[in-house]
Amino acid sequence: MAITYDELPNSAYLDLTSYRGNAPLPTATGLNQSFSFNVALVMERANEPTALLEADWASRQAQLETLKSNNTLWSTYGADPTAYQQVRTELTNLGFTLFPEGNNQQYVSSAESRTVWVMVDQTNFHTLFGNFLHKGLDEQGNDVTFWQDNLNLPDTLTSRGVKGVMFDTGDFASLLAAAPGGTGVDLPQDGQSPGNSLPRAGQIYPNDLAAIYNYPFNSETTRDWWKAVATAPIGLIEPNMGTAVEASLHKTFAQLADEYRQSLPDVHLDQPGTYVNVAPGGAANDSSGERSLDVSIVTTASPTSTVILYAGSGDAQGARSVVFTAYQAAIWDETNNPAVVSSSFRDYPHIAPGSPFDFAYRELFVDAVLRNITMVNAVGDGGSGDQFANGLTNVDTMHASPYSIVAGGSSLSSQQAATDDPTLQGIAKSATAGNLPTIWNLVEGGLKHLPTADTLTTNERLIETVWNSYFVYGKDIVDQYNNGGGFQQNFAAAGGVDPSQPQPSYQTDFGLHLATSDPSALPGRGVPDVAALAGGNSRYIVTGSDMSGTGSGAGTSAAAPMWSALVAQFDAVFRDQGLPHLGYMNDLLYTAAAIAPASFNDITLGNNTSSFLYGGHYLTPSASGSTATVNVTPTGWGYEAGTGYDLATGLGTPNGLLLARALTAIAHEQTSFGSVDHVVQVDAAGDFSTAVSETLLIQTTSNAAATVDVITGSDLQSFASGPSAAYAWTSLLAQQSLQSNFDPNLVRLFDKQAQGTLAQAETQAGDSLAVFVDGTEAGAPQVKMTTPFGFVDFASGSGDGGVRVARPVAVAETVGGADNQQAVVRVRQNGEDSLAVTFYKVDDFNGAIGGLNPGDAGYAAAAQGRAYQFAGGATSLAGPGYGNYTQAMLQGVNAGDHVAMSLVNQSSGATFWAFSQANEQVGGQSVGHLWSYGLNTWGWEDTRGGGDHDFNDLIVQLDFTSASGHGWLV
Ligand SMILES: [Ca+2]
Ligand SMILES: [Ca+2]
Ligand SMILES: [Ca+2]
Repeated sequence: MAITYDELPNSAYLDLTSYRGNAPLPTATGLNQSFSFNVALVMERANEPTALLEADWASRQAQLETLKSNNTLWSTYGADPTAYQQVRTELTNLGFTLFPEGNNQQYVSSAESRTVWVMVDQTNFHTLFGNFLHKGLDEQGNDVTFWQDNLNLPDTLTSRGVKGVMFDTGDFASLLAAAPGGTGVDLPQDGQSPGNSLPRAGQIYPNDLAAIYNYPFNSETTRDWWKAVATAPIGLIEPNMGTAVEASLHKTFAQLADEYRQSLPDVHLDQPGTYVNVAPGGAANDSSGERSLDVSIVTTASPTSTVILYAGSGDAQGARSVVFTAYQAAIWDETNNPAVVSSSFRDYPHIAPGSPFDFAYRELFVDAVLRNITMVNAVGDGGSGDQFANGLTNVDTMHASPYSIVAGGSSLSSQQAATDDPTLQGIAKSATAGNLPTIWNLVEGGLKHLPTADTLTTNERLIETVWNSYFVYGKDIVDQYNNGGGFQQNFAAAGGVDPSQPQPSYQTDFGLHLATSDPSALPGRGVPDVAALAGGNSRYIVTGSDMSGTGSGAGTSAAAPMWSALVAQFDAVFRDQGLPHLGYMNDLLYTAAAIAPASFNDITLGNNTSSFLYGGHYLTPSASGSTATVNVTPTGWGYEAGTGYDLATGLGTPNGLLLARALTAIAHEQTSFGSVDHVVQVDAAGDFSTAVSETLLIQTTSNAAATVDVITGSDLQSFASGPSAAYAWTSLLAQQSLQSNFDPNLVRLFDKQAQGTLAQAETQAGDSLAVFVDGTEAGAPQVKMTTPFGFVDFASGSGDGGVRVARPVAVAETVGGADNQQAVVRVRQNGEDSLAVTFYKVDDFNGAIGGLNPGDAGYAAAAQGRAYQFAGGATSLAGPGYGNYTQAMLQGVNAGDHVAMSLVNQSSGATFWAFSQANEQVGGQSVGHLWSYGLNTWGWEDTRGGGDHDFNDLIVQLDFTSASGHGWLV
């Protein structure tokens, strides 16, 4: 029977194994006439879910819910069921043995998963692929099995939609060449990045780290909840292992995991955990440090989550448990239904774009979106070069899906650790000595308490830096103890740009323009998205590799389960507030960072540089060696941590509670308040306008004196602004200060720092809006993310000046659009006078009350008549005193209420309004007293005439959602 083949584009051997590699195919020394493995053929979808994937989170959830309730989700987005059966029949007719259909088999094979698994060997590889496997030697002299040219498939398969291929085999490895005369850089001696040079790393239990990261159920203020609140099931990718343990231990996996839980000091985690094994193909391995990290972390950070371990295809019938098979088992597990799936394993890390292998992996993560699963991946531990000696920066393409949260790695140092780390000593000393710039940077990184000589032993987190445990001694690139390590081992956080795919919309909407730092400067998907402790100055206390006893673990393989445990807690909060599972939520994370920057501890110090070529006069250990024996040439391309998002640590490490509040607020806004006009609209041409008549705060922030022009409709306002003071309050600091355990000493340390000029504009519906800084029109890179939440930041091209346009009025976006709700009011005082704040309902974004406008006679009385009551009946909330914090519950808030506020300075007797026309005048100009600090957060200036202009005398936040359900986030 003659078979007609279609060539598969971009399906060369190097497309599977060595994207951006620098080695040629080996010379064939003969056919490989003895092999056997299993192959996935992956079909296209009946329809493309493009619209669903590009919609916002709430719309995705609504579309999924509709498709599920109509029972049409998989007939729409799986393979065409008829074509799927035809593919199976064709393969059978060609003589192939197929694995049985079903989602709970050794291999997942179904129309929904679009996958058929077949066995191939030397007798029929050519029948399937129209090609042969050859034997040869790579440039390092290793045996290689490979094919030449592209693969093909019978046209009877391609015509029915087979497009993807994945091999369950370990036979195919990356190829790299030595580069004679490669351009090298000289590396500094000792630690390659600050913050990883503590002579002996600290040790931390995962639950204690969860408390440091302020997880909603583990935080300092909520420590009882982590053992009680039911959190979502977590799937762990554990290829060829599942729950297998050594028989000689005479204990079950559950007994061993529970012994570890019980070994946690002081917390009495005595209740047993729930562990589920999914290993229909068996499992040959019973020991792995990766599994120890995964299990130990999730079962103690979120101990009520069921832990499901996926062994993938196992080892029966020629299976090799490539990670792909375990992913499929997890994504299609309709019995245990994990809400989160965490993976730290990798296979085929360098797949080329446009290849059938890329199709298989890319669509696998889309399947996870459709199954409403949050995917979390470790970014990898090979630094910027990703252990791939092509001289460039690399990331694992299969771990860089835009539909997965990619977790990078930090090194965490306490004040004591920083004091003992020669690379952090200067920072520790400056901080203890009260050096303002140092402390300011530490607070941006999430510091909550003023470091002093007295706080040296509190073990509190002082600083996090990029995890990078590469050390150089002479010409050896090794670990700190010159015992292994180096560029080919797991010793530094990966991270960078994956040019095999476009930059995702959430990174674009966050204002990023990412490109590789190597000379190719290619744009693409930036990773990681986020970070958590991976190693360096702190390591995790986890079980031993065989699940018995305790040992020490590290790697971004720990950051991924830390984030998975956090997502499992978020999921519990979402369910408690009547929201669906989070599922694919990357866009929510970036939006949270844009509107509530205190949701993340920003890491600004360190690098992950490790790009290299083979050959040259440096030496580094082999992948498993303990001495430096492999010649390499460092090429010096990598990524530095910096302010905000960076390609070494993403958005940063979590402040779990603040992030949970932001995520739920975003979810409710998208779910229930789509009809509320955003503060600023932007059209396809990038022009701005206002949809409604509204009063806007115009806030200038700049390093130097600036001239600002604001055009609204036919009005032009021009004003000069002096430079902002060095420590003028930011949204980040204002929101951080609204934590009850944030140190009043830190609050007062940064008092009396003047903001730039505050102006006010009043717009009509449909008015155009344009902002110029020093004559240059300013863009608004994050407008899409922030405008639903009442503010937009305009930035000039030069980057040293910006203007925030913000509403002084909150919209009560309550849970489910419900009326008569409670709102949490959080207050931090950084003024010395006696203050009180009142909230009242207004009719519109201009503050009108029944026809009275701010500044009209009788407005104050009308406002008092519209005042909300606090629990207890009062209509004003007294400030807690200089530096201090308080919170209270506002009653009777209805969905969509426009909430305004006023401030009384009881020391001076003055009352101030959010609308400047109602305030005093200086030089004929009304004085503004309110400054926006992001998501429903504002700061008051409490002094007539503008005082010191620091707008932090009373920081006030309204939270319309956290009191719902059990109120866990209050
Ligand atoms: Ca950063
Ligand atoms: Ca002030
Ligand atoms: Ca102040």
